Amino acid sequence: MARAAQTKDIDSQRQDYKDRLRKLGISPLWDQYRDLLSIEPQITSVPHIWKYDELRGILMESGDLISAQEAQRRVLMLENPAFQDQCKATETLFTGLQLILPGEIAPAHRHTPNALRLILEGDGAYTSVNGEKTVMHYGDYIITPNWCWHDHGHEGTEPVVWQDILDLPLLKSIGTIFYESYPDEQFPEGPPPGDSLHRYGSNMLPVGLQPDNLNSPIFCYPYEKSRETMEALSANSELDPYHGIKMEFIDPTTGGPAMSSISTFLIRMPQGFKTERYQTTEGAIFTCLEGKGRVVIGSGDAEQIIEFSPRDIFVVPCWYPHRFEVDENTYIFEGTDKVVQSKLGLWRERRGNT
Ligand code: 1HN
Repeated sequence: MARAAQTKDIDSQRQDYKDRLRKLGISPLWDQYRDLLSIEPQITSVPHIWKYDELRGILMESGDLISAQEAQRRVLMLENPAFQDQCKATETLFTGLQLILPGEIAPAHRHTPNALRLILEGDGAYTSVNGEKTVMHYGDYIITPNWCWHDHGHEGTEPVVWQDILDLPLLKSIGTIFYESYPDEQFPEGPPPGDSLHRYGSNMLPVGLQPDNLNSPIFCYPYEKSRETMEALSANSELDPYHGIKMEFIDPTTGGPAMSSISTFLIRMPQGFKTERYQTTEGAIFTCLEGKGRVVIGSGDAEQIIEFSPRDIFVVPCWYPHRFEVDENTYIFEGTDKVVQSKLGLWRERRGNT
């Protein structure tokens, strides 16, 4: 009896104490301690897939409702179900699908978030980065680095769709977003198309080059070239049991990741290949470019099987165990926040169950 009274007493004293703390804008760590320091990452985002076939029709509808000029960027945001209305696919990355129609211009602007485009449908559109045009083809990976002027246009005949990935949520969380519109619709024409790839992407660098940016000076990594490389390597490579053949896009001036805040990779898995269970702290957005298969995510009762085919986009959040199985020779593009985690000494992986 006495003990019960004492317990009640301490409970009400604690409650009273917390109420008084709250009025001062303070709270006790001991209530949050276990949640703050989980033994392993407890992540909010969830695994998810956006099937291109389900999105395409509704994306095309947007073309009748708003012009690229009016929208600035006609983008449907692919939001993680755990982050409704938060413009986030993972904790740190934004992704969306952008549509541009023949004759349209998405006006020039620049911003501090880094952006990349992965071309998913159509030909003949272009992105101009600081005045250098890159004509888009399926699977091309195009960079618009932090604070570079960029506009998009379309001189072809069919709708063009690409996937945008930006580090927007990361920058929002640290408060470093700046934006500026260019006074004209298009940035003045600069170097000819392909200039940056010739200048920096041909196993030679201009003597005396002083990089002025933490991102690769190459604006476009053409799929044709990356695919050809991986196809050649596949005839003569051991497969990594966790990745198949996985290559990282790099900045030739540093040998490091092509972008300062988004790691980018191309993965090739041969028909019938099954990867071993893998975990990594990077939050990943995968886009199937060719082939088909499935990714098995989670374990035990929480295991989910996500079937993917070309142009499907799916998220594997931080520290979710996952493994791939592919039915055909399969190419997958991947964008993650590994580079940010690595710079902070935080990136980890777990291969298998050890
Ligand atoms: C942006 O500027 C582009 O330049 C695409 O094409 C997507 C998503 C959020 C904020 C800015 C682009 C974007 C974006």
